[in-house]
Amino acid sequence: MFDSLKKKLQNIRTQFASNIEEAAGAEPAPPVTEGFEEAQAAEPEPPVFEEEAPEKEREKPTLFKKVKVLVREREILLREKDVEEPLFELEMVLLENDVALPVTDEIIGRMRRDLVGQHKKIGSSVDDLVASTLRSALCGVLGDGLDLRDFIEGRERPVKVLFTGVNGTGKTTTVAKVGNYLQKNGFSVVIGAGDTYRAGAIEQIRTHADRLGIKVIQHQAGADPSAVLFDAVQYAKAHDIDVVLADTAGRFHNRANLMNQLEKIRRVMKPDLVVYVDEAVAGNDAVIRADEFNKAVGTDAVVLTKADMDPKGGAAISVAHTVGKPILFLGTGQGYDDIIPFEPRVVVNELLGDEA
Ligand SMILES: Nc1nc2c(ncn2[C@@H]2O[C@H](COP(=O)(O)OP(=O)(O)O)[C@@H](O)[C@H]2O)c(=O)[nH]1
Ligand SMILES: [Mg+2]
Repeated sequence: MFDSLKKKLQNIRTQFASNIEEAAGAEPAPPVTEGFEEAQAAEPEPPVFEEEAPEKEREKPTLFKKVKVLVREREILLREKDVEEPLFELEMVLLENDVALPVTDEIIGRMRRDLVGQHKKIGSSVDDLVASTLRSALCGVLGDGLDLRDFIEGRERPVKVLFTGVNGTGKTTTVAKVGNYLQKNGFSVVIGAGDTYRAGAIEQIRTHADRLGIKVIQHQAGADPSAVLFDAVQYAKAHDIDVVLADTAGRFHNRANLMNQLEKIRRVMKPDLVVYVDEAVAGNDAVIRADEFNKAVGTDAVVLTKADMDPKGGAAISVAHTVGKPILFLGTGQGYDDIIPFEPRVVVNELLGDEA
C-alpha cells in the first residue's frame, strides 16, 4: 500500500534532516542562559498547587522547566531558506503522487508554519523532528476518521447505510466486506440488493451474502431499487436486525437518471449514512468524483477500495480534506477480511514507516 509515496517521503525526510543539520552546524544555537536568567528572575514565588493556582501563576513553573530543558538540548531557529528546498521537493512528491493541489498546499503550509521562525529543539535525531512535523501536517489534513461501530451504537435500529458510487469501483464487494466486519463485531445485518440494473448484479451480492450467512432482500432485475431497499428496511424492523446495507448500481452513462434514482432511494429508504465508494487507484479522479457526488446527492463518508493496488496514496490523503467528509474504510484486497477501518494515525504511521 502506497509504496511509491512511502519511499519518496523517506528521501524527503533525509533531505530535510540534512538541511536542518547543516543549518544547525552553520549557526550555533543562541545562548540559552539569557532566557534561563529571565526565567529565574520571574520565579520568586514558592511552588503552588495546580488546582488552586490561578491561570497566570501556573504558567511560571512550566516556563522555568522549559528553559532548563533547553540547556541540555541543541536548539535552532530555522529560516525559510533552510527548508525551502526540501519543502519544494515535498510539494513535487505530493503532487506526483496524486495528492490534490489544495491539500498539497495545506500540507506544505503546515510544515512551513511548524518549522520556520520557530525555536526547534533538536534531540538525538533530527529525523525525529522532521518525522513529527510531517506526521502532524498529514494528520491535520486527514481529519478524524469515523468508526462505523460507534456510529451504529449511538443510533436507533435499524441503522441504514447506503452505498453509492461509480460502477466497477468495488461497491458490491465493499457491502459484503462491511457486512462481514459488522457481523464479526456482533451486529446483525441484512443486505438490500439495490443494483437491479442487471440480473448478474443481484446474483453477485447474493453469492457473497450466502457465503457470509447474511440475508439478502432482492427483487427481479429491472425492479425499482427504492422498492427493494424499502423492503430491506421493513425486513430489518420486523426481525430486529441492527444494520441494513444497501447496494446500488452506479451506471454513469445517464448521469441524470442515476442521480434521480439515488434521490428517490434517499427519500424512500431514509439512510442514516450515505457512503461514497471509489477506488484509491483512481487518484485525483476519485477525489474529484467524490466531491461531485457529495454536491449532487450528499455523502457522509467515503470508502476507498483497491488501496492494495495503489502505490501513490494521493486519494487517501486528499479525499477527506477535499470533500469535508471522513474516510470510513480502506479496501485492501479481494477477500472478505481485506478491509481496514480508516484511522488517520495508523495510515500516517504506515506512510512514514514508523511504529510510533
Ligand atoms: N484488489 C482489490 N480489488 C477489489 C477491492 N474491492 C473490490 N475489488 C475488485 O473490484 C472488482 C469490482 O468490484 P465490484 O464490487 O463488483 O464493484 P461495483 O461495480 O462497484 O459493485 C471486483 O473484481 C472486486 O473483486 C479491493 O479493495 N482490492
Ligand atoms: Mg456492484
